[in-house]
Amino acid sequence: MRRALELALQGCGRVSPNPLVGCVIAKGGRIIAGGFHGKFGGPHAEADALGKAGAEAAGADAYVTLEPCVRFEGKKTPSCAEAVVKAGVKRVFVAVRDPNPNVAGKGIELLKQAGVEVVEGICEDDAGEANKFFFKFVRTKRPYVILKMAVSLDGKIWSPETSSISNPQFAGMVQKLRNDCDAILVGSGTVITDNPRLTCRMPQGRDPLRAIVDCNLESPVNSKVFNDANCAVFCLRNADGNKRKALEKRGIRIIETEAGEDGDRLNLERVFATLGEMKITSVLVEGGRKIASSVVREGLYDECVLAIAPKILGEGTPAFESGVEIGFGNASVQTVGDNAVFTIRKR
Ligand code: AOF
Ligand code: ZN
Repeated sequence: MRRALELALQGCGRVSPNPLVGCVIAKGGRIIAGGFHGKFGGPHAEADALGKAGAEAAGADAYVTLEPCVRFEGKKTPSCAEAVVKAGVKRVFVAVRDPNPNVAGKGIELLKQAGVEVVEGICEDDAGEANKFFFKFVRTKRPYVILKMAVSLDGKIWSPETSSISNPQFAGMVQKLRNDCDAILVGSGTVITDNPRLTCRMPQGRDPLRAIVDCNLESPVNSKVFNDANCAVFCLRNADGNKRKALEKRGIRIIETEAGEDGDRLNLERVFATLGEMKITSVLVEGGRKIASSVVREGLYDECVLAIAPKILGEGTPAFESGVEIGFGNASVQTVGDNAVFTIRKR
């Protein structure tokens, strides 16, 4: 199952809104074949592995990181549970059930009905972790939200003196997060002060959708985030009409959203709900202070990845507005070069 989980992760950033799934076929303690779901709309993990195993699959065991799927309306590929039965697999080890209501236990049931032995719950926690985006999305229709921040020891995210607060190793982690997440979200403040590209520069990486929260469409039209149409801008109803036309001409989606309770901001809950409707299963929030503060204050994150760099910047922009609190009750810490990186899960 550990090998199957390793294989599953090879689909990172490639299969959304589908889950990451890996499958290993084994016989007499020996692995015959392994496969994974590598592309949205493409073959499932079981189909990939069974295809490689061929006739050898008869009488073998299958290890799958997610319950094999069944037929349902609108599905793009054949039923994996049926394929497993047809191949003559004797036993199936399943890490976790598929929360998709179209599957949810029906795959396990089909296997058992056909006389296949099923063992559930192998590496269940790791399998749930690997598919945290899919699980949250299927259960709530909202994306999994990761708030990423790099902060100096005196709590600043920006200073006039320093171009980068965290170290290159953490920057590498951020590139991997960009590859894995369906969208990156920033506010117009970040676009205006940093003019970032917000692309994934990891080798063979995949660029996420760039989601910009810009109430009054204040970001310059020649900002790098508007370099291509893989971008959506959330604004208020009465935002600058000319700016809107200029962006739309470039193929950029402009999405009107209601204001939040304090009037000068967008209702971020609505923004995430809309991203969910767009089948965005995961969002990496990359700042700045205003967005990060709202996300924390409104409890909209699932996970906060907070890098603390051993620097005192003195002057600069504080990470959060005053009064914002992140509970560290559910945090783990790792050292990444000379940075301490906290991963805080919302309980
Ligand atoms: C599996 N193995 O590798 C995956 C599964 O439209 P389709 O045919 O790609 O089906 C998508 C659904 O199948 C998806 O929503 C999820 O419930 C399940 N994904 N199941 O047995 C796989 N990727
Ligand atoms: Zn399937």
